[in-house]
Amino acid sequence: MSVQERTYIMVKPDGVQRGLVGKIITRFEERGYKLIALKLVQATPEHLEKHYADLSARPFFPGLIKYMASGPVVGMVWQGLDAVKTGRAILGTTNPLQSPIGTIRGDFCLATGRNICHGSDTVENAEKEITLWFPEGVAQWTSALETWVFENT
Ligand code: IDP
Ligand code: MG
Repeated sequence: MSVQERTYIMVKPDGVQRGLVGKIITRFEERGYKLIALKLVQATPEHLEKHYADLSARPFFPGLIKYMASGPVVGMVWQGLDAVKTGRAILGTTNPLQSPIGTIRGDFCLATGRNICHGSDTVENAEKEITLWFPEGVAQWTSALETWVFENT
């Protein structure tokens, strides 16, 4: 676990259409994570098949790709202590009905197939996803908040 840990978070097409981009960004900002990359893109099915390659044998895969390609997504990279695991906790569980109130999915959606956001599940997958979505690289900057969010910086 490191202060430099990075995770790939994405607002899915339903989250963009429903006007939830700002709220989702706010959850990560307010928790103390640092935004180091952000873009809105219309992803191609081929690109999404790479992103979800681990799920290609699942029956819902074709529907998942269609859903993810149905409109633009907002991809971002957040950096900070325990970003991958805590990022997943901020999103909530895959099935929004089981997601606690206070999580993004527990507050804003109801269906697994329309669960508005994505978050990397391991540090290794986060690095792969960051390379896939941001081949141009991410920003390096010092946040003025860092000395207030972390001790010994
Ligand atoms: P995660 O997004 O919580 O990591 P994964 O198991 O990696 O969940 O599945 C990726 C995405 O695929 C889910 O967020 C959801 O949108 C979709 N998905 C997963 N399981 C189902 C299902 O049973 N029916 C429809 N869509 C599903
Ligand atoms: Mg996943």
